[in-house]
Amino acid sequence: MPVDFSGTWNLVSNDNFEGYMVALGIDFATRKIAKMLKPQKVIKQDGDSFYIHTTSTFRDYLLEFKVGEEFEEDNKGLDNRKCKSLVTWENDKLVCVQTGEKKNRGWTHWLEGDDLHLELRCENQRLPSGTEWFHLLE
Ligand code: VL7
Repeated sequence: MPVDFSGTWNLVSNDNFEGYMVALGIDFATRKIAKMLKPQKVIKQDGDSFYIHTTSTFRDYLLEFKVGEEFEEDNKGLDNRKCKSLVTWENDKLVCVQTGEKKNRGWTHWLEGDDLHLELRCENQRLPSGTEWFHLLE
């Protein structure tokens, strides 16, 4: 039985989100707002098919993909840079590589008990221990 990331998740910590946003070239005013947000993620997983909807009071972002199939990502409302993204399994971790203008760009999701972790990477920046999201029991 593979891992299941499905559920509703609320952000609890975002260490070094600032550093990640600087690496992405997000302007000061936007960073100030974005840092204060407590986004929610709704993840629907059907085997290797994923729907990840990140919502906040400021911007929303929807990502749908199938593990192992490269796709075009537009990062609309984020940094708006297009890239080619590929998500793969590394054991029970979901690893995304976003190939484009920015080096070393990507993210990794994994579960620890009832917590969802997210590491965001761009250039020389990453969120070291992984941003944590609490599972909302339904
Ligand atoms: C995407 C934000 C900073 C612009 C707004 C911040 C709005 C709410 O990559 C992400 O999720 C993956 C893994 O679950 C799936 O898409 C999170 C948030 C990164 C980058 C850019 C700041 C403006 C945050 C959408």
